[in-house]
Amino acid sequence: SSGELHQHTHGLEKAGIINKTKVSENGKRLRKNWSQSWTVLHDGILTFHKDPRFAPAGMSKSNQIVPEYTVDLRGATICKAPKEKSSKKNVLEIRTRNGSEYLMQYDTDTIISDWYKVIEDTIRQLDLN
Ligand code: I3S
Repeated sequence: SSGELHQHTHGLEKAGIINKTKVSENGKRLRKNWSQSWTVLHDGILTFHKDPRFAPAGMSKSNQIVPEYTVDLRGATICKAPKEKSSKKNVLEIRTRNGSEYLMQYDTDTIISDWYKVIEDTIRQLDLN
């Protein structure tokens, strides 16, 4: 039933530190700006938060709480980024329905493969609902 799928989608949650950069917006290419993010997957939404350790002194608490990027995974795709997208190892590429692209990267294989699995599963569940 859709109720079960709904529950399942809500059950897929994860958070952790990852390197990320946005690479395009509305189909328009952006300059890469890799940075570490506290990254949260919740209810089919991926949010990237600036690391408060790197926040300028006096930066308000709300700036730390408001995500830098909010990514709706409904209708999105994820793949291992092709070599030409980055010289880094373990790079994932997420494309959203509205034509934004993000790269996620981490040197530890298990960290990146866990993110890959949970995001792929989330996208699949959202597609079924
Ligand atoms: O795709 P690019 O332009 O080679 O990406 C690199 C640049 O963003 C670079 O910064 P500058 O724009 O200041 O040159 C970054 O330092 C690199 O990390 C980017 O490439 P990788 O291969 O690391 O994603």
